[in-house]
Amino acid sequence: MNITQKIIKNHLVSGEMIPGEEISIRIDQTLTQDATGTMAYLQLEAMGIERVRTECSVAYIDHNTLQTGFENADDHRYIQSCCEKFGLYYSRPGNGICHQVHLERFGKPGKTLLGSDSHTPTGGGIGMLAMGAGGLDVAVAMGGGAFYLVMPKVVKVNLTGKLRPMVSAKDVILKVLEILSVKGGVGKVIEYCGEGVKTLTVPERATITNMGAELGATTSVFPADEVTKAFLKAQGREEDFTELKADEDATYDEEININLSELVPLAACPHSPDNIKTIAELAGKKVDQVCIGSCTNSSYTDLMKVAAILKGKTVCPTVSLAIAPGSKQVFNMLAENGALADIIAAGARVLECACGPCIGMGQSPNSAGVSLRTFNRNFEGRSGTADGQVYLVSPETAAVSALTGVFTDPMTNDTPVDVKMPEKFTINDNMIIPPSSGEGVEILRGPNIKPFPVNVELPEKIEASALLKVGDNITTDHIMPAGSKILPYRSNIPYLSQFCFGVCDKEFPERAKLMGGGFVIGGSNYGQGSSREHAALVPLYLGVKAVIAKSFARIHKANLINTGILPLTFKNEEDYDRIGQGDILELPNILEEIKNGGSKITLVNKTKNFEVELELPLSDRQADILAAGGLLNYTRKNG
Ligand code: MIC
Ligand code: SF4
Repeated sequence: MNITQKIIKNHLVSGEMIPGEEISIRIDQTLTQDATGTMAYLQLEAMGIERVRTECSVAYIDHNTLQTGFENADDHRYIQSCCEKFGLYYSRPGNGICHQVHLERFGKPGKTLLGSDSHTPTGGGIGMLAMGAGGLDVAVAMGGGAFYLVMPKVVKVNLTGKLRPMVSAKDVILKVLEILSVKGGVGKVIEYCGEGVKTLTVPERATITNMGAELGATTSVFPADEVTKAFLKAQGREEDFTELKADEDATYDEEININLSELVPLAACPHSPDNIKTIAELAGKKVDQVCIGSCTNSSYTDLMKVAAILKGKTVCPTVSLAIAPGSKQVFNMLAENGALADIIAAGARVLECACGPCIGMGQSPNSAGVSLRTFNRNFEGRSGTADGQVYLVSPETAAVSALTGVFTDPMTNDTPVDVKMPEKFTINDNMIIPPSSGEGVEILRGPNIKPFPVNVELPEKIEASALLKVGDNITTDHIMPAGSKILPYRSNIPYLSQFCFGVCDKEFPERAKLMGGGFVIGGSNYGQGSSREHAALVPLYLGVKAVIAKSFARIHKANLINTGILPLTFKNEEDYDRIGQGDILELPNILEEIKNGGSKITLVNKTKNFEVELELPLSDRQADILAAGGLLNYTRKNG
């Protein structure tokens, strides 16, 4: 067996381990962050769960940390009180980004981790089966319920050789993105193996598994070996180590070979993480802003490399350089060893350890500004500047270019930097509040928390108009944008609804309300990107009944099913061209067709007078969820 199959087998609750079949697995650990967490805890409350039943559940505050009004602080307080009541660890604001802290302080090889954030696969860097999901799925897992997923195919990425100085783990995952594209990982786990693995540190492995999210993959995983053991030992957690490796005769569904020695520094160009060019090709192009941090590249070693590059130099006068360390541990160690002084002296704008600019919480670039970021997503508008041009690069490329003011290949830097992993990290968990008994705890709710919409049972037929037609690779940032102005309202669906599809069509919310809801027509890989279930809950609030697309991204499809919105696909992709925005469409037998497993669904275009065939292959359980009007109704009905 390969590593993926081993972990799944150890956790299997139901189903057969045949790729494409629905299975369910036991979840050992969960994590939430504040932007999805409020909804997850509201749903936990709605399900009547009294205490979490996992081995370890942690709530992090890292996204909504720019407090320009009472909303975010109220939400933090709400989540903290839920942690006390339900028995979770609470990682206070200022303690760092969920994925970085979880890797440092909680993750364990061989365990399963479900997080209400799409970059949860970061945990794959130490051999966890770590997956992103919507808040409702995470709430179910916190209550001890199994997590349902499609048994993935497993892709072997065989690494040989060794990265050359100034070539980075980021360049490895950008290479994989170039090979597989943003939809190449759908339905698959990316498993890394080969001689090259042992040359990569845990933070480097975590950079690679983190950004595997951009492949659309279920998750990515590395073996747990001596390198993992040394990392856990340096974190004072040697006892959490278990060795994990694929059997000699393990089989895989696909195979990719990458020679690390041949890689060069790369960039993902606007506006997609798979739009790859070499830095050498971009060399000389002017840069306006550089941002270093995010759950992809904010580890101790990443920032030590950055500090070494900046040491004794000054940031180019026309560049703004912002740096956000990934965790308090990282921040503290940089302060202790003087690297922070080098960063400050060079003129960097040091931010708190949080997601920050990655999710548009400040530091939006200037108009049409070119921003080099060590992050994982460069979707249009995500930076907060509609015409911002975001390039995703390694910390080495970012730091070197911040000094020159133009794209600069770090391999041309006079002195390559080499940073060793510390033998001991500074351990101080004083910003993590452990679970308490929960007795007599009052949940503290601010006025920003509004009830969330719950669907009704699926009717026998649906007739409505095509409210919006969009193209391929629509992200959840298109459907439900984030950023500092909107994120504070993550627990207020009515308010959020004004911004739904704002990037594509500002009139959408008004039109949806006026028409009393309807359909959204999408291209392929609809809903890629984040795990935010707001991209399903807000359309539900606006009356969206079904999304009809060429194909869907995994987490968003699950979120649509959970809210009772039908994620339908065209049997024949060309039919996409035959439906226009505004057409009146009918699903004449939808309830019966869903109950029959969704393999054949009829759609009538009443405006243009033709019929097309759609499909939504469902397990019995999924069919029941959709018929009940979503997972919450289904759970209430079935216990
Ligand atoms: C993101 O990177 O888009 C986020 C913000 O972390 C999201 C979660 C969210 O929308 O709150 C994610 O990746 O799941
Ligand atoms: Fe935070 Fe950005 Fe990572 Fe999402 S991708 S968890 S916003 S740092």
